[in-house]
Amino acid sequence: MFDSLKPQPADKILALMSAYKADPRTDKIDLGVGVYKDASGNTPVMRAVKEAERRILADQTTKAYTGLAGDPAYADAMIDLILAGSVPRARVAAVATPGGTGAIRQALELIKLASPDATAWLSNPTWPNHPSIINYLGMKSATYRYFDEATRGVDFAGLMEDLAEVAEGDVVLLHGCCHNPTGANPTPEQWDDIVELLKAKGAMPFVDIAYQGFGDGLAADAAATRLIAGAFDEVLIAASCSKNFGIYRERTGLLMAIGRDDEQVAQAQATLAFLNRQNYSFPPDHGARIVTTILTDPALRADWEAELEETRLGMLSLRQQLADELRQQSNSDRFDFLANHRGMFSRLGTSPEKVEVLRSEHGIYMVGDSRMNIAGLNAQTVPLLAKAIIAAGI
Ligand code: PLP
Ligand code: TYF
Repeated sequence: MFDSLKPQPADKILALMSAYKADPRTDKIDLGVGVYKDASGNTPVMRAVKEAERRILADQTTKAYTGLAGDPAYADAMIDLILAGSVPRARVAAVATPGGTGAIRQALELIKLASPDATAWLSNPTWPNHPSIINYLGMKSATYRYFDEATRGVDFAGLMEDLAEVAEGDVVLLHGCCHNPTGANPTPEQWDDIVELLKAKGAMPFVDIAYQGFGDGLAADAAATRLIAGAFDEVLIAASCSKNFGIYRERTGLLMAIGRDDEQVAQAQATLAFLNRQNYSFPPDHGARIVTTILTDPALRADWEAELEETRLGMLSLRQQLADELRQQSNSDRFDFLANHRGMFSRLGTSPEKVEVLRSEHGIYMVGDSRMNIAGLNAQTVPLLAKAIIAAGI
């Protein structure tokens, strides 16, 4: 049986992680996988997470199964964090999932069950797991233009032109904030236009929100998701707690399905619970319990928000420092886009060959499409990266 297994394509981001580990150079710089790192290169456990875990350890009286949808208190707290009343709670069906990836997978399975012929539209580029899971499930997909190679901003005219081709009942996958891999995001006015177009086309938005609090702040980063939630009869939202709570390995996510009326919401809720059961029965609970503990305790929540804000401002300041340094070293403003991007990533916009030169000659690791994890930098390495970028002729 196993002899017939074929090699599967590797995840380029995870392969880069291994290559970095194996590199013996001591001055190497890791701008690869999307994990937040502080100035010393550590991925810390957040203070509020530590305290929540301490309380759970002290107070938890059972580890019996939760429910197929996970703990309802977790769904309530997350729906409030992300949607903040932009749509009545009664219109939201939700299940806990193993990470944001689990939510994406369940959302796609739900789409496949409900509408097997629907096309899922993906930004070009997008997070590689989006097309990978869609292809694995044998679903139809198409891409819409997203990144302007010249300005390194959103190719808004291209995006609108491509989304004008969306058919009624198609699904359009949108990054709620902090686009991965480019770092380029639509303006609030552009979001209004996207919503208007998709409504006119009768398409269903599917929002992937994995970096709330990493861009312009918790509320600003959820603004597009809230706008969409309030504007359509049906919406899917896949949320991840991996980054903003720093609980990557706890596998903590939530899938929301917003429906038109009670009947639709009840059917969506039952289907989501069914899908959890088919795949893994009960979703993991530890990460969800940490998140619920933090979000429902005012002092813990304030401390989490404060630490998240420090994290966000640290990344913004690294962006500004890098843009300033490159302005000086290149004697031009052609890298100013780095300060305008938001979230953990920026796409530098150079060839795989030049990315390879950065790796082989300077020990700087970024994804082959020239995506850099800004959090992999610190005040000392920013000038080194700028120097290498100029030396490589980028
Ligand atoms: N969506 C995007 C765009 C991401 O970058 C990530 C990355 O981690 C996820 C979803 C889901 O992450 P996880 O499954 O670790 O929660
Ligand atoms: O894009 C990233 O780097 C993060 C982490 O299969 C990640 O989203 C990368 C690849 C993967 C799962 C998570």
